[in-house]
Amino acid sequence: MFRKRSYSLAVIGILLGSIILLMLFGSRLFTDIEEDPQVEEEKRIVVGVSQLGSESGWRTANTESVQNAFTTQNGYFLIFNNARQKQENQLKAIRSFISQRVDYIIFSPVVETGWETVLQEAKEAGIPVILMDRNVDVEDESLYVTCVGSDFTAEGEKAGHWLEQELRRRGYAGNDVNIVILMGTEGSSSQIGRTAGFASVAAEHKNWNILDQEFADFTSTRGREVMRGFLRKYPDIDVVVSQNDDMTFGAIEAIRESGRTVGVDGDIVILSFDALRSALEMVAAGDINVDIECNPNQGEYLLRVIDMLEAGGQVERRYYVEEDVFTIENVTQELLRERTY
Ligand code: GYE
Repeated sequence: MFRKRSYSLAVIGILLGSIILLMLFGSRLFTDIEEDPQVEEEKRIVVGVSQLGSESGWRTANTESVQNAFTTQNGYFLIFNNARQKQENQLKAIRSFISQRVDYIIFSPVVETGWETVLQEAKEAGIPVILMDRNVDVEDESLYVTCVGSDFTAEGEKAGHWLEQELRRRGYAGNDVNIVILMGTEGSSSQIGRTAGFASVAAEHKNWNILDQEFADFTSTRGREVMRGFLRKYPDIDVVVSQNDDMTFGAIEAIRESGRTVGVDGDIVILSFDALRSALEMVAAGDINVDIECNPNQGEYLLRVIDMLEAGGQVERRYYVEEDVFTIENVTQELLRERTY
């Protein structure tokens, strides 16, 4: 009985003690941790990003780069929207950013045309627009501040120049070479630029026969389908130019199904674009002959652009990311280890 009473007294004592301690230090403890969320939020720069979709490994890496850049720690509030490859979804997203009065709009246009009206609306609302990855085809250049992305025509030319050298090296620079091209999303900057860049080099070689070129939407499923069609139509394909790695993966499956081989020691030479880690592994294994790099890490560049704009500085019309060309000669184990995408 006596024991029970002293036990409950002790419990009450501990409880009272805790309440007093909480009253004394509790409020300070909590405000220290949370600071004042209102003020903090007001200082943040609000960025609306309209990503065009998630069609490829490149796109996933590009999205990650943006999400890692515009973090709360870096002073941003990111509103991210994935348009699932539909221009109408991008138009909706941009309009919703305008009505939310974001500080900046960043977007990766799925195709080049059809943006005038919405960009005019952003301009009238006083919201600067930054293009990421791909470009827009508009007459009034003041509709966007700058564009961070790749030089797609240069990428296409690099592919052409690599093929020139390779044919020379193999000693059949004069023989007929049959080429098919898997193109990306119709009307997108990457498709337009890569096609034009490669065509400009091909035009200098009478023996390069471009048998066919078809849109395969930058996806591996479409790459496989379109390549199957090419293989049925043309029995003597020497070279496949595939405008991204995902289409290349599908195309290689189709070629192997047909009993033919690819790459350095194979029947069909493979040129690809993007240089994802999984594709570079295939370059190292000799299955893909060359991969023209397209750098998806654009988040850091975008941060720098916004820093300059916030400081009231001038920005250039275009910023190109750095890009390389990979063959079996320069894909090292170290490069593969360091590749994050
Ligand atoms: O090459 C492809 C993606 O526009 C650079 O889009 C981008 C291209 C990239 O789907 O994989």
